[in-house]
Amino acid sequence: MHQDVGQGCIVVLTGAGISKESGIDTFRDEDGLWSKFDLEEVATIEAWHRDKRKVLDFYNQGLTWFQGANIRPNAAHEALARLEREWPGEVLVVTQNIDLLHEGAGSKNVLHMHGQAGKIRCMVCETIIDSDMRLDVETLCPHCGARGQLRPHVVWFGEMPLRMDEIYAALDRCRLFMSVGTSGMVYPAAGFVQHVRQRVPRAHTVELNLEPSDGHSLFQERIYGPATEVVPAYIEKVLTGG
Ligand code: BJW
Repeated sequence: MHQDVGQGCIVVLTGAGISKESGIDTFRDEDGLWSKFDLEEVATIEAWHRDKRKVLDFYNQGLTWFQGANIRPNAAHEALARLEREWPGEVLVVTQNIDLLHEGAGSKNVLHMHGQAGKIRCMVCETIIDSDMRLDVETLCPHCGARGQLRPHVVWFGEMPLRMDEIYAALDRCRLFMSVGTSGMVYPAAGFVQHVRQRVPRAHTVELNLEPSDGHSLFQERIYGPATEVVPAYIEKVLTGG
């Protein structure tokens, strides 16, 4: 690190790359989800209005991707949980992932800006329900009774990501902004580094990824390699002031 972070707030943005070594596919890598599914058909609000059945089929399959017996937090998730336990200041993980591997590793301060597996939401009454049930176009909302309006609690293209006020407030007070395992192709998350560079000049910014992301040149420090290697090593440095 080139700058003294003191005991200040650390914000860690995570993406699909952090969960890759736990066995969950990323979106845009060669073998990623968008090489097998057309995102316009399954991950946009227009797709939902056009063909709910297709969207729900995709997410019903997705339930099994997250629940495989071998899907466990890896050393990168564990290192971030360690950071939260041992850092004297605030640590906030802002994840684009819907998996619960940060929580599984022990992180408590986690914001899921693109939603969360294990929750569904009614498009009519907006009630959010803890549920892993398979949804179909006939399923009734247990709260308002609407038919075929229950959907996974995720954020599709064209929808507003969640908890944005809290996220920008944390970015405005951070001293270290880390971006881990994200391609930097999806906004507004991809714009966080620019936000920090412009609004919080005293903050240090670092990218940890397998390869340079789209916005890599905006980061003051860049470290490339598998998350299970580079994240624990970087956290050790942060905690020991190295
Ligand atoms: C490893 C690794 C290992 C691999 N170790 N690393 C034109 C210009 C600019 C913006 C727009 C535009 N037209 C439309 C927009 C906005 C649009 C957008 O950004 N589109 C772009 C594609 C152009 N965004 C939206 O619509 C968002 N809403 C919005 O903008 O609202 C308005 C608003 C504006 C400003 C403020 C507030 C609001 C909504 C985006 C919703 C994204 N939804 C998804 C699906 C979620 C549900 C689900 O999971 O099923 O979210 S899409 C998908 O992409 C998912 C991810 O969270 C997201 C990001 O992907 P991520 O995590 O970066 O994964 P990958 O696969 O892209 O990258 C993985 C990386 O890991 C790679 O770099 C690998 O190298 C690396 N890696 N193995 C370390 N072992």
